[in-house]
Amino acid sequence: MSDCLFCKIAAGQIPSTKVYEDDEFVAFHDIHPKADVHLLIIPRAHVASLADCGPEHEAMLGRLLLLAPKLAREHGIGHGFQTHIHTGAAGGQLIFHLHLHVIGNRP
Ligand code: D5M
Repeated sequence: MSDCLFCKIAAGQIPSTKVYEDDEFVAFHDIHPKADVHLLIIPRAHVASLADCGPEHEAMLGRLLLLAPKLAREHGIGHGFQTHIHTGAAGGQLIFHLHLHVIGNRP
């Protein structure tokens, strides 16, 4: 989607502090961290929110979730972290490109 901030981050058109990328996902530091570690994991393909996902997104969502503990471990919060997905304006979503927050404090 041409006017989507996270699509532009995924494409490298807007700078971000990337910590992971593969063919399907990009992860980077949240610009307004709520803890020592606050990462966002996004699919490269534009999906506006969890409410816009269907059966065709099942495998992607599984892989997205499994990236959270991997990146948490790599950032020293593998012992405990929060994962958040805000869905819809009423759910606190600000950026309408699906993203998983991974949040935790280092010991
Ligand atoms: O919140 C969206 C999250 O995205 C919020 O925690 C700030 C973060 N954000 C916004 N712009 C950027 C850029 N440019 N880089 C990194 N992080 C960013 P949500 O309520 O989940 O939609």
